[in-house]
Amino acid sequence: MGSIPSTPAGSAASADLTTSTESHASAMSTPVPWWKRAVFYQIYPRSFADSNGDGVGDLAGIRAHLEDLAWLGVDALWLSPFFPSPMADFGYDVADYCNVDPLFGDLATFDALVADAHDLGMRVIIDWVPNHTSDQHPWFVDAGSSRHAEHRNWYVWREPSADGSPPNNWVAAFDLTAPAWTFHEPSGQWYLHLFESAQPDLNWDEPAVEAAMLDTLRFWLDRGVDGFRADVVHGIGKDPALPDDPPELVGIPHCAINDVAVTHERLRTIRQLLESYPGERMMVGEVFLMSTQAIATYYGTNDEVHLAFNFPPLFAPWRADRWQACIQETAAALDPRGAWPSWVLSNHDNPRHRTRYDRAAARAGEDEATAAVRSEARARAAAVLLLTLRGTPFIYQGDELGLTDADVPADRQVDPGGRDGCRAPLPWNDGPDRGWPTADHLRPWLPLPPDGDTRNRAAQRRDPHSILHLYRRLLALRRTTPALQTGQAELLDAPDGVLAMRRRTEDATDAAPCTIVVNMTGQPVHVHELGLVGHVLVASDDPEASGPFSGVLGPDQAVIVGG
Ligand code: ISL
Repeated sequence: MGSIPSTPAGSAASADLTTSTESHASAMSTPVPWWKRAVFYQIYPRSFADSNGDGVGDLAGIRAHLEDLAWLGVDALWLSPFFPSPMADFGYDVADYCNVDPLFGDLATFDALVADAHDLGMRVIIDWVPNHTSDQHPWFVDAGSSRHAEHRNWYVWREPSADGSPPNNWVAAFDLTAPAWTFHEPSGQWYLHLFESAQPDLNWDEPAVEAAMLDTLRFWLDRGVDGFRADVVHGIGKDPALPDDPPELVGIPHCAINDVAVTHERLRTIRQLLESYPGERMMVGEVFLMSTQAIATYYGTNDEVHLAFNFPPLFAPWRADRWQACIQETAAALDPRGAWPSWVLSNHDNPRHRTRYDRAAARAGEDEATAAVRSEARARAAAVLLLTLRGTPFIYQGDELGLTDADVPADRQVDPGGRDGCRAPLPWNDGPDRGWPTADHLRPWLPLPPDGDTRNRAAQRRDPHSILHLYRRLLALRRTTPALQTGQAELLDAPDGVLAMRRRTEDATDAAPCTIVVNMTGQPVHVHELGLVGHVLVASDDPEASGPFSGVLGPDQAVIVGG
């Protein structure tokens, strides 16, 4: 694998690069930015790998495993927060945007990690948390010191309502009975926090806030990061009147509702800053809104975020009709803007997709034996789906091992949002501690995921039938197949319960169009009517599958057919 090229990657690709309607000629002359062709891998540093036995993952642990990630074949890493933080929200409460928390290492280790990743041909993006800081950030400490403090207006303060209640009816995330406001006794005003009270919202209407936050981007851009995942980025604009949420939305956290025009202006400024740097620096926005149409607006006209996470598919059940709808809605919302989709099935905020699909099967009354077989098959077929959709996929660490959420007993739960299960440490080997050795009085910060005998990296690396090897085969195929990286996608009519899509470039000489068929039912299905005559390139259940496609899909089987 080569190192990161200094010129834009992919300039020779032959696909329709940005929209379904772009002409062949312009596609040929437009270089494809790296982030459209890349597969991202999300690292949650606390749970990736621990280099010093304190039970918490760290940057040196990540650095030690970069070759494993290069072996897997991912193109870019997204690191969740590693900044100094009191950890009220495990790093999403930042106390210093321009440093590394000693728990995770130091700036020198970060620089070495980025350099090593680049040498291995992988880009690195980091989390940027612009909506709120920690209440321990010096800006907020100063802001709370007096109504006249220099940083007072960097946060959102309001007088109590006449009856002493919070200034509006906004609800915070995590505890939907809690207001998004905390009364600050010493200064007699409420401050806004869309998340925990330890995470006061910044006031982006204050020009000094915007300037300071742009400086934090510059700090990391100067250190060579390839971009950012911007946390709750739709929150950086608020209606200055702070109007009540409408009654029909009460009970939904305001962070899932906030959608205000001024944010787009701010994103355009941020985009210009990114573009002032060489090397195609990018931003993927976490726009936590439940409508793909609304999320699409944050791409602007190719002048706001480069990518935005699309959450409706993350919450979609394992059903072909629902996935067809997600794919159609995504194309309808994004294509007219020339916006490039992103796809994500799991992250550090939600039960893993395997766990979600398992839970749905249990609710549907599936017996235990059937459920166990289907669970593995679905996890594999989901990998095929994620890595063949038109757009940039994001793999969450551990999905490549087919992990399910850990069972976290009440006395070990630590997250205010109840999200510990999907954040369990990554099992690295067959040993009793799975690669998380700690001193006697310590243990990993969360319990390990279940089925560690088989769902650990070393065991799966040895086994060519493992889901880890399936991910690797898929990533290798994608990397060498322009149709899968940047080609068009067309949904095909398929039998009930089957998702079928054709991927091809617009280049008439493209020798490698592909058809992907995913059986989302627990029964075998004939798909002869699709008339697929090509060879099997990858089958989700069998590393040796090859030769002409039989026209029959096994239960929850996914197949990529050439042609
Ligand atoms: O976690 C969620 C549901 O369980 C989401 O509502 C989540 O709060 C939302 O996606 C915003 O998430 C991001 O910002 C939060 C942080 O806790 C999350 O980890 C982060 O991904 C506040 O910074």
